[in-house]
Amino acid sequence: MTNQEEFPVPVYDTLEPIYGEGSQLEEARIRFENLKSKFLAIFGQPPQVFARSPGRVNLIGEHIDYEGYSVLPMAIRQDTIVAIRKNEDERIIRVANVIDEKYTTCTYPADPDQELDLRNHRWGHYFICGYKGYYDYAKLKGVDVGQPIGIDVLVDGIVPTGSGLSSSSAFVCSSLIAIMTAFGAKFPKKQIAQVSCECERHVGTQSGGMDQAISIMAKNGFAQLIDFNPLRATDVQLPVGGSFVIAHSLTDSQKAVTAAKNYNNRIVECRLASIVLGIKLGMKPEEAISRVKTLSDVEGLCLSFANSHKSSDPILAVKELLKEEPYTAEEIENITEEKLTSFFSSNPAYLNVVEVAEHYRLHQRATHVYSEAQRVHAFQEIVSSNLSQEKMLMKLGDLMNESHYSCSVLYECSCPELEELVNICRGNGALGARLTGAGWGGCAVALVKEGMVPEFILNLKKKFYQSRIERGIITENDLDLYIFASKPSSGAAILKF
Ligand code: NG1
Ligand code: MG
Repeated sequence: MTNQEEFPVPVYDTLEPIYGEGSQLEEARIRFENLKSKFLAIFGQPPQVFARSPGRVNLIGEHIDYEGYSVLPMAIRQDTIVAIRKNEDERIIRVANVIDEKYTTCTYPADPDQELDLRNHRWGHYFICGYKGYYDYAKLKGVDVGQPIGIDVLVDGIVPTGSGLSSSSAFVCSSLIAIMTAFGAKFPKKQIAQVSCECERHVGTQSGGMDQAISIMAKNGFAQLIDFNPLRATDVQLPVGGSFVIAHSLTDSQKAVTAAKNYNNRIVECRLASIVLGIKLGMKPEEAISRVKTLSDVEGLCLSFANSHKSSDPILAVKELLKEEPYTAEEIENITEEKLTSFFSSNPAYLNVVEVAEHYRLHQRATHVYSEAQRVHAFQEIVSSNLSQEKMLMKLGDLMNESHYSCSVLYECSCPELEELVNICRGNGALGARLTGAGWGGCAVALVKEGMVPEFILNLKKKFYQSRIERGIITENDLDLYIFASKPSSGAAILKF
């Protein structure tokens, strides 16, 4: 195992190191040629540089990155390529897309301090996240950036959007790297992953850091165990004989739009659960409010509680100290001795959550987080054990099923279409299947024996997708975009040619 977070993003002058050979390389050639000629046609000059960053599928460890726990994703081959050129003549940022009917060109002022209009969510916002991230970081490092200048940008993204495969981070990461490169800056991967995580928050979701970390630090042939604080990526060799199949539920998970009810709501619930646990375990309310940010911050206290009850499981503390019924805001405020609106006052995204939340399910959310964190470690232990291939795959499948149950029942981030899809996967030979990414729509990932993959995909087409084709939700021709087997692919790269 090696860790490579201190290295810079690799620079290539050919496509082979990233796209390998055969049809994948051919497809990439066509995309880059198209990007070059379209860029010239739109902006009158060729791009200076390209940056690409992939989407990812999370194998296990859902909704725990923002609580400080390790996760285990792998990069997929689908990526976003950003072609870029500095434009010294105008102080405007133009973000165009190769699919120009769907993604019309967005323009923004060349002003790193601009605030994004979140009520009017536009696809180009993600580029501005990277743009703001570059300036924030340069400022932090004392780099002289001079007067802001214009930038011309053309984007080609093939990570399915709203699917839990992190098209958003693929776009933010490739934007940040493209901008950095155009401005002659070079940061280590670890820093780029950190900056891109922080800057994606400009779009309104309080993202945890997994997606950007894997998109930047992935390595061909390996999944990665991503640890936070400090950020670290460790290669994980997946067992031979198994294949991960990704299948779309055909329900979009519009995370940026539904944040207050879904994604950010869960972050707030976890924060409240950790504060209440901290207080119940002996911290003073104001100390808990100011010091406890995540469930991992109070794990030590939970563990000593468990130990004193002859257990080594932090979940025991949750069981004993948090009630199963949902908490009202008043009930929590009685424990914390402070208004929720007051201790979230500096974070508008959290205030939006408090405004719409009816109650808070602290017991369930904390149980999910602590148990999911344990499953990530169990997963890693199993892949590095000497179990037989058969046993190993079965155990990994079981963990994936348990993870899905926890996401669905305790974290409530599934949806009827994902439930149907996961059940069909299991009924058709998957050793395990679970939702992946934030949930509330998007994709499922299934572990399937290598030899069974074609038959498995065929069965899913019959049992899940056929009726949707008949209802006109998708077309037969597009099926390969919605269900495919995936191998661990390589991370972000800069291309100069
Ligand atoms: P998706 O919705 O798949 O991009 C989000 C977060 C992750 C992580 C997962 C849930 C962002 C950019 N990504 O992923 O950090 O928290 O949900 O495990 O917000
Ligand atoms: Mg996303």
